[in-house]
Amino acid sequence: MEVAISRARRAEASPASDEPTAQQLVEIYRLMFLSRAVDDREILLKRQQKIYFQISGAGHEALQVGAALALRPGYDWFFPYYRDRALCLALGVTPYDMMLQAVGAADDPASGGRQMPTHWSSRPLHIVNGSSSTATQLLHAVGCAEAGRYFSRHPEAAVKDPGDYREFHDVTFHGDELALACVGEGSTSQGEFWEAMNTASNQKLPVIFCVEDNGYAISVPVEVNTPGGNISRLVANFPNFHFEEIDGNDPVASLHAFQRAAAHCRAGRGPALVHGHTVRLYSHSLSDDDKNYRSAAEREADALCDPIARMRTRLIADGILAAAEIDELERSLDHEAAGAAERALESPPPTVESITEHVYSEDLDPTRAAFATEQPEHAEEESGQKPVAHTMADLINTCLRDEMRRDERIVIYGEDVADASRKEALNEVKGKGGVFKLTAGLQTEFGAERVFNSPLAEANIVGRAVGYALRGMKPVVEIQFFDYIWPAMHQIHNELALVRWRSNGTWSAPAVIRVPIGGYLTGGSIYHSQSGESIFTHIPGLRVVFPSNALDANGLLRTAIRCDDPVLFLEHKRLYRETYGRAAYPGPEFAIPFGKAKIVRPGSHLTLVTYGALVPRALQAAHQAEKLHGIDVEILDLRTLSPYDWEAIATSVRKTNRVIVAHEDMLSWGYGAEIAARIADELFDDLDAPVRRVGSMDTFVAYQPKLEDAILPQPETILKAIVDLKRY
Ligand SMILES: Cc1ncc(C[n+]2csc(CCOP(=O)(O)OP(=O)(O)O)c2C)c(N)n1
Ligand SMILES: [Mg+2]
Repeated sequence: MEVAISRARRAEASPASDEPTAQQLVEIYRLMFLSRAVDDREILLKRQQKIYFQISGAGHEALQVGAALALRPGYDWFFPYYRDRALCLALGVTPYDMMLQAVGAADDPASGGRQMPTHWSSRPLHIVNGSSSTATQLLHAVGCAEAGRYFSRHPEAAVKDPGDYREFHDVTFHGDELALACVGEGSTSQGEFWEAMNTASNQKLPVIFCVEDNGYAISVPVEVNTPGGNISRLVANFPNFHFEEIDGNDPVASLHAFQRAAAHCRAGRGPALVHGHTVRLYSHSLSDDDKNYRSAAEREADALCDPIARMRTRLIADGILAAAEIDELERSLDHEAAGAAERALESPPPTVESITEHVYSEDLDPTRAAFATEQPEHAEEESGQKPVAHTMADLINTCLRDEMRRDERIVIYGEDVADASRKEALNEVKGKGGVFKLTAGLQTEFGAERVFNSPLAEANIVGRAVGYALRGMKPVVEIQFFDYIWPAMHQIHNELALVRWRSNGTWSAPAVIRVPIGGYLTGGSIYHSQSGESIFTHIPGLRVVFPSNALDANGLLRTAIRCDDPVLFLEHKRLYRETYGRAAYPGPEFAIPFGKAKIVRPGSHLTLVTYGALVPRALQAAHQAEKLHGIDVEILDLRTLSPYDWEAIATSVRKTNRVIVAHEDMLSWGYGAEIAARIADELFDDLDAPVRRVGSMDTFVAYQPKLEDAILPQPETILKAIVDLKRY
């Protein structure tokens, strides 16, 4: 990609009170006008149907150029939104780069033709690839700032390790870098805005929030989104912030505001919020017509505030440039935009074959043999101790502890995961360590910088994890109950799992989300017992793991942590402390590759494909089937649901010619539907009977145990399905 660091960047080094020189003012004008010229050229191309979408930054140029010139590309971190064309140009993205995205070229450096125009991205400039989802990027900026602070306090964590994801994540940090996060005023209504403000404030993070207030969110005016119509008034009481409310049509006011904000952040005093009042001179996008909802008088009033017209008048009035010189400059910038468009239109589109690239890491395959250290060490046995049968809860905790000792890039946070946020209490209390105690003792051993409580906000947990992971860290976060994962769904689906593909492999967020899931709790009720794994296996880019016993949980969690993809690690609450599936401590290097099912019971008459809490229930059913009916059932424990072990399923079905797919989740549209469909499709000739499924009733899990028992599949349910299918 082409990188052109602006000449006006010298302004960034000037003290806040300095007035820009004449030369800097001309450069500011050049950048502002270039942004408008690229917008106008794109609009022409859209009308000629040569590109497919256009959204402009017209009216926002002054605010954005001021911001860019106060900050340091390739040093600070940038989380722009779609209107930030002038910001990105001023940081060093070229008009040609922008046009490549508009035409959807293979060489589009931001996304390789995958994202709409204006979804900026540049690794060398530290412009992090963003989505179209409004306000999600604010939490990424927070996580990014936390990671920067972490590395400056733990520089040894930046060291690469060829044995895991770290090999593919270069770390850079300076100690005083900051993150800029931009957002429209309408999008400050999103919970993620408030969740980001919360953590930035509480942790005094070096994040500048830039609210670009053009008074509208598509057709919705500011007073509908913001009570009282002014976001500055609403946020004024957040502690540790430096606030600026400015005329965003004045680039010099913007430059000075961002210089002051940056000084506050770099000094470690906390975050800043710059609220710039701008105008939206064009409609929201070319798919919108603002004449449908704005009065003519209002539009005309905005037009009079056009920051480019104002700056032009100023340059002439101050005797910096003559009108003819400005005309000449503008002509050359129009020419530059047109030339960039012409070149981009000749650039070929991506190949169809490239579509599946970068869904997952191309560098580190978690199904590979290197993760197959399936021979447990039995370290306790070797040391002469009698091996202890540890629970799944114990061996998950042990894995977290071992990995944290090995890899300083791991941080653990979530609701209640710390031993005690008020550290002084630790002298007299045992510590909480998670509502299921899975993280017990970790804060005590590794300190509150590595193990800490988050606010009670699930999007905050996952959104920050994206930011951490983008910087090369390994957040291993906890969502307290699967039933409460939904506020984080937007971050999981549209950000965590997607950032690698949408940036054509430039950015990735290989975080681990641990989630207690499932029922059979006797009283767990609706909001502590649900399943729903198939909703997540339906997300490309995400790995989904669901162990059924202590040893698998230990080995699979290790792979999840060391691998280079985001992983949803589902832990069945009922299995945490069951007698079934306990195991000796397998040592600190024990790992199990993803996508390898385990035959937990060999058999010849019928295959039962299952996972999670249905594994022990299927074993009971198989035992009864053998004893009472002479049916020999083969049970496959899938262990990972995405990827899953098709070869193991196919081999078993080819042997037994009968198959049941059983899971705890609801039958309809459940995980088994996909597996059953694929078996019917690809193994039809091997089947002596239809593919059967077992699942829960198509309802939620009730509180009353009698109802819960009826709703969830029991060993008897599975036994009945086995007997029925064998008779078929
Ligand atoms: C989460 C989410 N909801 C809805 C949309 C659709 N949408 C795109 S832009 C927009 C308005 C944003 O307004 P504002 O934040 O004021 O930014 P502006 O476009 O005015 O600069 C909406 C509703 C979206 N992209 N993301
Ligand atoms: Mg707006």
